[in-house]
Amino acid sequence: ASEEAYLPTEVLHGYRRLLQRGGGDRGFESLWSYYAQNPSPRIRTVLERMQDLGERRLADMDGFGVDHQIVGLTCPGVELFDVEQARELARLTNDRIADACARHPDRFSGLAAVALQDVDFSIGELERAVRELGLRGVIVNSHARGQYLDDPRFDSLFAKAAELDVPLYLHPNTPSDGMIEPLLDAGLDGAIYGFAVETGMHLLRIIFAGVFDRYPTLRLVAGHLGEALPFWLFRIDYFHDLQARSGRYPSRPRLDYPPSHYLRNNVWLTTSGMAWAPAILFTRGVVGPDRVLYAMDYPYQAEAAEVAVHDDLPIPLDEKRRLFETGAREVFRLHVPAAVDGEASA
Ligand code: 1DF
Ligand code: MN
Repeated sequence: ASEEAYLPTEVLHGYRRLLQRGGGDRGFESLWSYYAQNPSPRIRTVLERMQDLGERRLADMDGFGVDHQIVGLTCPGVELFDVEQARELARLTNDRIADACARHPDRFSGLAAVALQDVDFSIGELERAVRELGLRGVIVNSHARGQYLDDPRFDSLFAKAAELDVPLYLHPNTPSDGMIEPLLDAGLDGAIYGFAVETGMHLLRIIFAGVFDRYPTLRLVAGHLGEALPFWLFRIDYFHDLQARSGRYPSRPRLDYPPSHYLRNNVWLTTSGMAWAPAILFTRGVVGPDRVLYAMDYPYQAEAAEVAVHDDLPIPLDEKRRLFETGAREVFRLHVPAAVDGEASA
C-alpha cells in the first residue's frame, strides 16, 4: 500500500499551536480544525492510528491484508511552520519513519519529508534520508504556502531526486489561498474534491513547465488515480497543441512531447481513495496497466471493503500482482524480500 499517512505527535502539537495562534492558510484551518478538534470517535481513531508506527498499525495492516506500507508525512506537512521548526520536524519525521523501517523492514518503507521553505535544506535532507536512512522517495504535500514545484527555485529538488533515483510523491493538500474561496463555502475544499483540483493542477503545472523535458528520468507518483487527469488527457493534449501552434502563452512553448506522454512515461498513479472498479479500469486503459499501483490512504480510508474491490478486479493475475506489489517494488526500488507466506503471494 503506497500512500499511507504518518503524523508524529510533535507535528500534531505544531498544528494545534498554529490553529490557536493563527498564521496557517485557509485550507489548513478548514482541514485541521476538523481533525484536531473533532470529538467524534471516528476522527479520534484516525488521529490515533496516524501517530502510530508500531503494533497498532501492524495489527490494522494484518486485519486488512496489507503486507507492506509505504509511509509518508501527512498533509500539509511542515511548510506552514517557521523555517527552523519546519527543518527540525522534517528531520524528526524522517528519523521516526526510518526507525520503524529498521524495526520492521518487511512491513514498512518510507518517504522523506522535506521543508520547502528552505530548498537547500530539503535537498540535503532528502540525500540524508535516502543515503543514510534508506528511505525510498520524497513526499510533497502539494503547494507550499501557495508556491508550486514548477517554480525554478525547486529545480534542484527534482535534480536531486533524479540523481538519487527516487520518486517524488505529489500528495494532495487543500487548495492554496489563491484558489480555495469558491470551494470553501460549498464544503468542497477537502478530500471530496478540492484536493484533486489543487493537486491535479499542480501536476499539470509541473508538466507544462517542462520539468520532465529537463529531467527525463524523473519519476513522479500521484494518488487518487492521478487526481482526475487521465479523464482529461485527450482535451489536454488537444489544447496543448493548439496553444503551442498559436503561440498563445509565450512562456509556455510546445513541450518535447504531448502532455499525455509524461503521464505515460514519468508518472505512476495510485488507487488511494478511489476503490472503484470503473475508474481503476479506465485509468489503466489510458496510462497502461503497469502504471497503476495499489494504495489504501490509511488511516483516512481504512476500509476492508475497499481492499476487496481491488481483489475482485477483473484483471489477469500477473497484472494484479503488478498492481499490488511489483509495480511499487520497481517505482520505489524497494529492497523488501518477497513474501514467503503462500496466501500473500497467491
Ligand atoms: C484526508 C484525505 C486527509 C487525505 C488527508 O490528510 C489526506 C481526508 C490530512 O479524508 O480528510 O492526506 N488523502 O490523501 O486523501
Ligand atoms: Mn493521502
